[in-house]
Amino acid sequence: MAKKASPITKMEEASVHDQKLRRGNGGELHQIAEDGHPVLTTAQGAPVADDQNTLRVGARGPALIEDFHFREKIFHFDHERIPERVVHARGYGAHGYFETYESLAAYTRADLFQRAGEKTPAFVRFSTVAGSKGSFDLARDVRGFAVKIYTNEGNWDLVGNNIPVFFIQDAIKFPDIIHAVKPEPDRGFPQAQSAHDNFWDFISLTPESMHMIMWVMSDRAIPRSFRFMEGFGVHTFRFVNAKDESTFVKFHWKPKLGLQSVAWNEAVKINGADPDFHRRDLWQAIQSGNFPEWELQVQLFDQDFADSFDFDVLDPTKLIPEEVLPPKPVGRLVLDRMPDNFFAETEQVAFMTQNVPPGIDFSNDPLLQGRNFSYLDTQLKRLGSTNFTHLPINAPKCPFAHFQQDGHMAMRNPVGRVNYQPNSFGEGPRESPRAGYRHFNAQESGEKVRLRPESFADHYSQARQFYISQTPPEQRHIAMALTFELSKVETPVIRERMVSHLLNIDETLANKVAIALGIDALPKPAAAAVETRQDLEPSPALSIIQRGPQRFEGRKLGVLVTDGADSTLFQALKAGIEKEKAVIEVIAPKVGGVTLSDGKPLAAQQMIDGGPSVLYDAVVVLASEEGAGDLLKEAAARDFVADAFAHCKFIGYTKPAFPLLEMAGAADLPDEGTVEIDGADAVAGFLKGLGALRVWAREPSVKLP
Ligand code: HDD
Repeated sequence: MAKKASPITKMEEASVHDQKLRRGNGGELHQIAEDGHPVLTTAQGAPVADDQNTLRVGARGPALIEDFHFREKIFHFDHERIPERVVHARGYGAHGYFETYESLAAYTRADLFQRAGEKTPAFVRFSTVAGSKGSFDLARDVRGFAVKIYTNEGNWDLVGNNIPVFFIQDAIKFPDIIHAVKPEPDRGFPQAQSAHDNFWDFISLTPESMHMIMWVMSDRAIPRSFRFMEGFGVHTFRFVNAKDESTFVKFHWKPKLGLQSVAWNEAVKINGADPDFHRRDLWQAIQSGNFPEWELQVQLFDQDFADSFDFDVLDPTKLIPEEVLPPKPVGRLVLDRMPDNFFAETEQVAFMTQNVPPGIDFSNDPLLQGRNFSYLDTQLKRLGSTNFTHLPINAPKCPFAHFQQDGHMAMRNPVGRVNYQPNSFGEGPRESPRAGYRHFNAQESGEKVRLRPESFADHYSQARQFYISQTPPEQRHIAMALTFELSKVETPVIRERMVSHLLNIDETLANKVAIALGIDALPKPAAAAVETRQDLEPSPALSIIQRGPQRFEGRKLGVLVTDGADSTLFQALKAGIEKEKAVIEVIAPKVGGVTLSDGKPLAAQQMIDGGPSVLYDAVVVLASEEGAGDLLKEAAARDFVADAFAHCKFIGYTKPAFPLLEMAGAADLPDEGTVEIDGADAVAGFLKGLGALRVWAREPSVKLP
């Protein structure tokens, strides 16, 4: 690691002059090795002469314990890992900023919401929940959407998910659900999967999870990109204004590029082709200057409005439909910079629900209250010291002053005599009733009990509402996901119990799943404290397809080319895709690329084995007469088309490529998504259609219901 810049002495300046020392990028001074590189040193700064051989007695003799360089190097290496997060271990983060649209002073005194146009630095970490740090990105799972905003009055952590409700109503059940979803303890598998007995056993015995289960079995759990998913604060929070008046608030992040997910069969294949698919996507977007953006929208309401519902706004398994209470846009989040170092920032960032600035407060949601305990505790375990706030990624960016001191790895140490208050020396910080955090003065009373409120008892109505809000393909995917997951469950009674819950949600869905699972006699519907409401209106905002972008911006077209392919068609495709602010990637039969019809070389980003169509949002096969013949002999080329077709993607092709489509089973059922490209007009027509992203109408012909 480079030495930190320190004031440079006259003697050092002289050494620089004599070329014994050189300045690094950060202004730090290095000795210069014989080949002009900085001299390698130990962590103590001692220069190293030989980093290839341990110190030993004779060339073939035993190693010597006095080899301090070897011991320090191995000691440090042995301690490189810190415990991974107990949940959300696999994640990827980026820096950016939050920009406020207008003053929200009427609702909150939170400093970041006071001035229109003000930008506040932010760090976001996206994650899966169940898998360990090295697991694949396209697990069927909830995605974490944790945002840290470094406000002028302290860090605000909005530690949310891409799903607006949660599995459980009380934090005391969190270890149980997580134990159930993680690898089973006797066998140590399955990794990053909910398709196993323990998970479904717990779920089938926990009716409050049914609403969330509908979301997790929907395409929300297999997003195409972090950039194409929503985020939610989940709980009801409070805004508190300068007059100490409170307004309830629910937070929503809406992606500027619209929502998009993948097909399950596609997810499975992406995991093999590119286990880092989501992190690579975010990396490439930000590195190429296409900064992803989300709008922050808030649902604001008072107690009377809350009382108008049958459900309780403190229940984290419920949402307020956007059609009933339209969210108000209040700002935007832009991610524009990758961390310099993954470990220092993404791994060591410590999100905590209890990090709130003045003006933002908690509700009595029992899940939120429990989280406020858990997150501080987990950081000590993970980061190993109470001084984790000294790490740059966790430190506030506003002035701060307190008397906390010492402990492991203390980096900011108090100077001076006084480390307490009150004191007689007039030194040090003091509390401020005016500026300080004031908890909302809620009136609370009651007996000390362990009791779930009756207002939390309806477990099915919103699960049904979610289901009936989906388009037919989305409903199909839910049935297919439930069938797949339960097909991996070995204990029949668990499957049947799940079907008994589905009967309370939607009979057609329950029947479909039961038939697919081979359950002949339907079980009785699960006993329910509250009957499912049939009168809740569908909420189109809950459907991904209805929230689709209707444009190809930010997406990726994969073009499989052969030698001799028409260069004008390629140029037309390229220009059109770039105009759309999308990305074009070339896939060739061989590493390196092809020569187009104009005799010019075209570089390829992927060779066919490394660039399957699952990595793209739409594909084109741009083949010449002679090149097309070779593609027919290449199984990966056939899969390229067959998968794109099965995943309902748009496929453009030149005439010579038609036999490949036939071989891939994509020619018998031509539809508006299978387009012959024979000239500039055809290219334009093909590109115009891409905004629909998928041809879902094709699905029934490629997948059994
Ligand atoms: Fe949690 C991490 C989101 C319930 C306990 N949680 C964690 C992360 C996210 C969430 C996004 C990863 C943060 C990061 O990227 O570092 N968790 C949620 C949401 C919940 C939720 C949206 C429900 C609405 N969590 C929840 C409960 C508990 C926890 C009920 C415990 C009682 N969560 C944790 C944790 C983690 C965590 C153990 C693991 C690593 C960490 O905190 O920093 O404390």
